[in-house]
Amino acid sequence: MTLSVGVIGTGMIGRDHIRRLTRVLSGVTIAAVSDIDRERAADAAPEGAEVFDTPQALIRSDKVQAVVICSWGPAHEEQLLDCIAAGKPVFCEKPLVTSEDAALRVMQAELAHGRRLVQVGFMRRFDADYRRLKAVLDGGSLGAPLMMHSVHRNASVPEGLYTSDMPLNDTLVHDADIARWLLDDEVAGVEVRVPRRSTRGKDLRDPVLVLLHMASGVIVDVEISVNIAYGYDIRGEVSCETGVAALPDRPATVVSDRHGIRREIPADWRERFIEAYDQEFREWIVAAANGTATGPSTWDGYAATLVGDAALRAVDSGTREAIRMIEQPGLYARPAAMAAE
Ligand code: NAD
Ligand code: ISE
Repeated sequence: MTLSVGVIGTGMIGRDHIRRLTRVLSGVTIAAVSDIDRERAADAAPEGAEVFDTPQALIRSDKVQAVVICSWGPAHEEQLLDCIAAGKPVFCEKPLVTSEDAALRVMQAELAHGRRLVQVGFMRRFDADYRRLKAVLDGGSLGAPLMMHSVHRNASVPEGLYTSDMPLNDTLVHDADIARWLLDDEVAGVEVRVPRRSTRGKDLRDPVLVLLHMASGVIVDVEISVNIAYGYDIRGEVSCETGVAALPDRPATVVSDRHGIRREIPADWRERFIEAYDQEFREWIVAAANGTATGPSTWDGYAATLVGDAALRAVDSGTREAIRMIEQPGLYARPAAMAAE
């Protein structure tokens, strides 16, 4: 069976996902696209796909069995609620939503539906390097994790669209999610330190240093730099009782030429996580074809949203801000051994 998909939001990542859904992956076809900028949607539409004037019309269409949301974060809540009301599986790019209340509304709707429908675009969980790192930690040979160091550097971000709060409530969500997943833990508190600003970031609060206090006592330090010019550089290392496990340098290919010996840094997230995005969609397609969702859930999106909110409070207060989560609904409980869930 071929899964018939509608894509909402045909900007940078929407186009990249359309490319992988049409040219890389099998078992899927794009039947519909929509964007508030109709021309952009028409331009991105693959052959045979209908361009819809509104996301709501796309979601309701009989041509669409499952939906991929790649619009801006503030638009996600309404589109997610419409997908859930229509009972259609939905892949939603991060952030799930942009406030705790919105996350709870999406969760309530999915709980009322009674089956998981939402997968959130936390693609690092599908990255082979992160999966190997998790396997080492879960294997227990290094003892208990004590500290984690996470580095999240972007060469640049879109001027005007990317605002000063976004290092904390848009970019940090990836580090928060991967820490929760790798360590099988929840974030209990957040501190933020703001060092000297990069002059490249104009009005942005960039860089920032974040401390995630996990419920177990593990501390995760996160460097977020969003205008660092030299490339997209993602690093991760976990210090445990009897050893350390780290992501490898990416890519591992070493180039030697008349300038010396070097490893080339990926330009952006599309290049660094290309296989991870492919894999997250492979797994999504299988689940969506069965009318459900797998992988990062509404619960995970809610947890990451709380971290972003707490980080923004921590900038203002200058102290550790606590996170209080509701009790986890059974729908989101997962067997500890499951790889990406
Ligand atoms: P973008 O600005 O390039 O594209 C967003 C598109 O959504 C635009 O074409 C815009 O017109 C459209 N849009 C906005 N509101 C809409 C609405 N209400 N209905 C329909 N269309 C609407 O942004 P982007 O970089 O493609 O990011 C899109 C989403 O993907 C964001 O949530 C972002 O955080 C996320 N993202 C995730 C990753 C990742 O690594 N997982 C990487 C990049 C972006
Ligand atoms: C972007 O939206 C992403 O999700 C990228 O993975 C992240 O590195 C970047 O900072 C965000 O703007």
